[in-house]
Amino acid sequence: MKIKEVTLRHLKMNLKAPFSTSFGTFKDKEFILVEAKNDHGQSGWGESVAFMSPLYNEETLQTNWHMLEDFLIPQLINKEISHPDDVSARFSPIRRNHMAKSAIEGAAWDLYAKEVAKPLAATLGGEKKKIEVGISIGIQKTIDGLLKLIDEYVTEGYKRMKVKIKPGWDVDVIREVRKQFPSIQLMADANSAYTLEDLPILKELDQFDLIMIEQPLASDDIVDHARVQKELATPICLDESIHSVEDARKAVGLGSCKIINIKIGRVGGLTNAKKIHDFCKEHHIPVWCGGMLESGIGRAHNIALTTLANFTMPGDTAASSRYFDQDLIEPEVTVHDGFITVPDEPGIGYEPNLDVIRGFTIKEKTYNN
Ligand code: OSB
Ligand code: MG
Repeated sequence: MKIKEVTLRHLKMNLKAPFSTSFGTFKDKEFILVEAKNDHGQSGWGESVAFMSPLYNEETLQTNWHMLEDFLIPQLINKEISHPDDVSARFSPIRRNHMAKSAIEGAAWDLYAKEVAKPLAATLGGEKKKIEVGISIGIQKTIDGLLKLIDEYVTEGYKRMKVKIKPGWDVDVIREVRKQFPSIQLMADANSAYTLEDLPILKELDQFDLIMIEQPLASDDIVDHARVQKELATPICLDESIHSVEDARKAVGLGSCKIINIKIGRVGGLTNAKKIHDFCKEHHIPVWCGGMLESGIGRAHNIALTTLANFTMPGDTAASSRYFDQDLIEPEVTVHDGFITVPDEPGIGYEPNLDVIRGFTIKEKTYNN
């Protein structure tokens, strides 16, 4: 495979409703799309999940554009690539910048799958024909508002509810949710808002039969999480802290978590995501696929990854219509009774709509040498 041309596009899409986490609120979604073309008129598509501000991790849309333009595209363009696994190997001397690497690596995976005329899911080794999904619910103004939302999502068929928490919006909130919905699969995501001093609060959450508590402590910690996990019956799931299979090995070895959230962007692409999946499978650590409010392109990559066998818990990949009035792909992603049917077309399996993409594009640049 040879990538002859890459186009970067900066898009801005309205979110139907603001999404709030412990670190901030998203009103709209700005991100980079990567289109990688070969000589046969085929395009592979990837999406950067870096946000505008470095609050989830240290990357931003601007740092990703810089990394792609000045380091990553020059590493790939016009070079012979025998398999997409070679892409992350080529990038390995460049430290971190995982979301930037993942954006173009994803385009290379899609292009490769299209060249061999296989769905991306099958190309990765995935076998599931449909995947089970849950939904992530941001911090709301009132508990009543949250309960109404959960009621809607339960009715829509979502199989697992994730509620964002932060200090001051935690135990009382989860208590009310559990009271109203005694038997739903329920979990909480703190996005690193707590410290070891908050252990009593985390212990209080133990009484609500949560399937997990996601990333309670610092985004760079795996040591203190092991101390918390020892004190809790509820499994801890790590998100922000896991960047590589080495991180997963250390976290599992230390007992810092019992479940891992795999986000393709956070770990530097599909090849690394698969490595973490394989390690966790071998060590009986269930994984699930996290979300970053992706457009249809990133969502399609998440769906393909989730077809791997050890994605045994519902992920955050909800329907397109939960985020956007109009998605970039055809058909858009739909959820029926909590399941997404995996497409069987080659590559990501959804067709990017160029007219719609152009409508959301605020900057575009093409690289071909
Ligand atoms: O921690 O999983 C997270 C959104 C933005 C940043 C971090 C996270 C999230 C979500 C939303 O939970 C997942 C989604 O619906 O895409
Ligand atoms: Mg999270």
